[in-house]
Amino acid sequence: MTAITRRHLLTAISGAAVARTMEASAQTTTVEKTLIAAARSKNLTYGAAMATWQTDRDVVLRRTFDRQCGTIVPEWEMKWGAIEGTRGTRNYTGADRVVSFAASHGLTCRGHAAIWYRNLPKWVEPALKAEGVEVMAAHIQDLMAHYKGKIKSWDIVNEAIEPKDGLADSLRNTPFLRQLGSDYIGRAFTIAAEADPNIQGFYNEYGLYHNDSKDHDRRTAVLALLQKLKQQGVPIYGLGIQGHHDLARPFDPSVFAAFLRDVAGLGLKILITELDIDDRSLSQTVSERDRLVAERATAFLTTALSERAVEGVLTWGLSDKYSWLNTSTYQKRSDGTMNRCLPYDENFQTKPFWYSLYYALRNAPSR
Ligand code: 9MR
Repeated sequence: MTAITRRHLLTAISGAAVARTMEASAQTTTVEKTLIAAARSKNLTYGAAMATWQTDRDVVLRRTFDRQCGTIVPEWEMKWGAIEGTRGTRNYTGADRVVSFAASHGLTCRGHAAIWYRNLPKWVEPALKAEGVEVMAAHIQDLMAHYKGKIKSWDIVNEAIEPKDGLADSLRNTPFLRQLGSDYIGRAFTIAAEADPNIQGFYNEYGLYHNDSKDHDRRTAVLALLQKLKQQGVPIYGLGIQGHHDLARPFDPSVFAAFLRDVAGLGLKILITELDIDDRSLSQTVSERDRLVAERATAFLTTALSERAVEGVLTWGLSDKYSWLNTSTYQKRSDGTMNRCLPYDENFQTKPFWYSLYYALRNAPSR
C-alpha cells in the first residue's frame, strides 16, 4: 500500500469514526434522558425549588430547570415575610419574578406557603390577637387573587403538627393556634378555596417517612388531622410530603407504603414536595456517600410512586451548590465538604441520586 493510499484510508476511517460519533450524539440529543420526560411518560410531574438569587446568576441552573423540570416552587419569595414584612405594604416583586420565570420556560409554578409559623412577620401575632381571623383571611385572599389562573397547586398550610409541643391533637404551638384556635387549619383551606375555587390546596409536612418514633407520632397526628378535615368537608386536595431525609434515621418501605395508602384512602392526592437527602451523618468517601444517598432515594421513590395517589416529585433544589443544607451556615457538614443531598453536584454533574430519580419515575406504574 502506497503512503498516499494509506493516508486516504486513514482519513476515511477517521471520517467514518467522526460520522459515527456525530450520529451517536444526534441520537443522544433526540433521546436525551430528562427527569421531566421520564415523569411525563407516566403522567407524573417532576420539578424543583428555586430562588431568584440563584437563577439570576447562574445560566447553567436556568438551563437545567428548562430541560429537566415541569414545575418550580419558590424557596422563599412567596412566604408571608417575603411579601408583607411591613403591614399593608404587600410586595410581590420577587414572587412575580418566579412566576414569570416559570411562564417563560414553559413550567408550572406551585405556591409555597400561605400559612406557616416561620418567616412570619412580627406584626402578625399581635394583629391576630386584636383582629382575629380576618388578618389570616386577608393574606390568603390577596395571595389567591394575585395568582388566580397562574398558580393552581398551593401549600395552604405548612408544618402545623409537632407532637413534641405536647398540645391537643399534636398541633404545633404557633401564633395561629394561639390566637385563632385549632380550627385555623380548616378555615385557611376554606378561605383559599372561596377566593379561587380552581386551586388544589395542599397540607404540607415534613418528618413523615423515617421509621422511628418521632416520625411515627407525626404520621399518626397528620393522618388524624387529615381525617378530621375530610370529615368536616374542608376543601383540601392533597398532602404534600416534603421528603427531607436524614440518612442517620431509618426508612422502612412497608411502613411508609401503609401511611400513603391511609392518606389515599381518605380521597386525597399526594405530592412529594421537597425531596433531599441529608448525608451529614456519613463520613465515608464521596462515592460511598453518593451510593447511600441514591439507595435511600430509590427506596423512598419507588415506594412513593407505587401509590397511585402520588402525582409527582419535587426536589428541594437541583444542585448541591444551592441547597439550603449547604447555604445556611447552621446546617453545614462539620467536615467542610458539600452535603451531596440533591441530584446534581455543585458542577451540575449528575450523581447516582439523579439516576434513582430517573428510573423511579420511568418505572413507576402509569397513572
Ligand atoms: O430552603 C429554604 C431556605 O432557603 C429558607 O431560608 C428557609 C426559611 O424560609 O426555608 C427553607 O425551606 C423550607 C420550606 O420552606 C419548608 N420546609 C422546610 C424547608 C427547609 O427548611
